[in-house]
Amino acid sequence: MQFDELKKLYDLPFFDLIQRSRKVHEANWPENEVQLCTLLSIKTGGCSEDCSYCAQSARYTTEVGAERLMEKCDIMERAKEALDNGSTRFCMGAAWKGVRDGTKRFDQVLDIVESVSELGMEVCTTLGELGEVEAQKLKEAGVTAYNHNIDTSPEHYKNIVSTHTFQDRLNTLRHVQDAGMSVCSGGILGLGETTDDRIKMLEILSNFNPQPESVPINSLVPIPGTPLAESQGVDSFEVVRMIAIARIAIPKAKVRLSAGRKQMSEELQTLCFFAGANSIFYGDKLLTTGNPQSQADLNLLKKLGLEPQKPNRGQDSPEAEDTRPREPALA
Ligand code: SAM
Ligand code: DTB
Ligand code: SF4
Repeated sequence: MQFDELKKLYDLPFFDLIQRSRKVHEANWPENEVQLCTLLSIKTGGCSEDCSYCAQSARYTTEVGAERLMEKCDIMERAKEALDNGSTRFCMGAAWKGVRDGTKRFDQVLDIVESVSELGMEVCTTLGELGEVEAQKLKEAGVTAYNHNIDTSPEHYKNIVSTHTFQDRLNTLRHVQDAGMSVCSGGILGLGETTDDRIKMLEILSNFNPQPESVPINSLVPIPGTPLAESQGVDSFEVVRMIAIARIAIPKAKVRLSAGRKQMSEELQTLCFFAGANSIFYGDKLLTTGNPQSQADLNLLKKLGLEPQKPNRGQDSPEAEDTRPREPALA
């Protein structure tokens, strides 16, 4: 969808907008299910990049210190726990600028992925920049989806990060698609962006061919010590509007209500589910910050008559439409 169409939707009276997004949601996701994904930070902190929201950047003094890559046996234990607790997706995050083929740490990651993928969950990784070869090898090792957020509009991205560019992010996403992995890409609300920046971000995501398989919508968790420590929270209704236009613009994506849920009321999360969110991170920790307790999430889903999504191995990445260029492109 194009910017003007999305902006018109975003500016609709609130009830009109969520009614529209609900219809799209029901047509594409009739099951009343929410996917539970477990996140694990397999390599925490000490990152060379300067993303101004991030607890893991080595450039800021935060409570998070630099740790080594976790041992495979510990990761496997956490992955099995996630499976037993009902997660259908396991996402491993690393605080790296990126990974390079031929390095010891990349070989270690490939070995970890091979073992985790044998458990039968969707396997997602988020390791920073990838080239063509790295993407191909991750796919072969069993990664089904790669998370790499574009985070905001290209214009605003420069104000948030200086150590890599928006185009670098798009290049990685291109390599992910070319290797046949699903793209998981979304953004953060609360980086001091305008509404137009948010809409621009969604315009770009919705014009990927194929469209992303999942779209995380994070609300900034302000981290003491980072440049965005004092950022104002995002208005609740703006979060719901974003979920709604994400659902309309990318109907088949899992729209994942991601960071920031701990600060949200159950009622706000419910509005987000109504408007089109159908996936959450599940477990009491995200990467370095807190998340609602698992039991609280299960209770909420139960109260709403929503089911955790059944395990599925239908993880093939979405097919490209022939009629549109494959390149994720700046509009
Ligand atoms: N280093 C990899 C990268 O940058 O893609 C992977 C990890 S990074 C922490 C993954 C995503 O988490 C970021 O792109 C951002 O959207 C989100 N994130 C990080 N810190 C956050 C915060 N304080 N609040 C909300 N979202 C955050
Ligand atoms: C995404 O979009 N959100 C997740 C996941 N992808 C990797 C990460 C959220 C991180 C929140 C801040 C933290 O815990 O450090
Ligand atoms: Fe590093 Fe990713 Fe954090 Fe940026 S968001 S500082 S690349 S871990």
